Amino acid sequence: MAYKLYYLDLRARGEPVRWLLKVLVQAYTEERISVFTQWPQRKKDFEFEVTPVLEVEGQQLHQTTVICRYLGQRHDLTSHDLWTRTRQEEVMEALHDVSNIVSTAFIARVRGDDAMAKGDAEKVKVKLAVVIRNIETRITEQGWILAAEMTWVDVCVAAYLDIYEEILGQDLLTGHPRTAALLKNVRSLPQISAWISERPGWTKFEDPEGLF
Ligand SMILES: N[C@@H](CCC(=O)N[C@@H](CS)C(=O)NCC(=O)O)C(=O)O
Repeated sequence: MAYKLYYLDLRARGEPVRWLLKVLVQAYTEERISVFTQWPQRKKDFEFEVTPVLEVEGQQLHQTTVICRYLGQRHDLTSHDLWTRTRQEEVMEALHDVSNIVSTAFIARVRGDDAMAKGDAEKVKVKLAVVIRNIETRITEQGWILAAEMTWVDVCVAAYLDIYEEILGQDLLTGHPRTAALLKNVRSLPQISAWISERPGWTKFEDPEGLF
């Protein structure tokens, strides 16, 4: 049974789902919906009127963390202790708080509100530093977030860090060696390094040039 992913023509919240499907070696197709030209007509096709959506056996599954948790648990790339799993997911949601500000920055830029866009971009840097500090303290000696082996949370966190390193620069993880090593290890997985070399570049909406 192949999955179908629906997402905008962005990296953003699509990238953790894509990375996870690839690491899990799951067959999937993706429909990339142009945020500028197609999304207004397609919005109503989705039950919660947002993406990402993963179609599973004909049903729509929404919410990035819910989708990733489902995939991780279904294909057994998960910790089995409830408290550990819960604390790992805390990191995911902290990253989503930052993503929300990134999207308001991009939307402000589209609207021509440069002051708001720049203000949000500064907030992203401050909030992300706090999240990265917490990720660093949760990475075990084996190199994974609160686990001895890689889980779906590591894959998704790496997908977001990959985006942030491109947006904010190579110094992002300086002083956080465990986090840098986690990102390097996930990027080095064959499916992920292949995806990084073949994936589309930034579309105009999320091109960080000049904003951060
Ligand atoms: N909490 C949701 C947020 C979903 C969301 O806001 N998705 C954005 C793209 S990242 C979207 O579809 N925006 C279009 C719209 O709201 O019309 C998740 O994590 O999936």
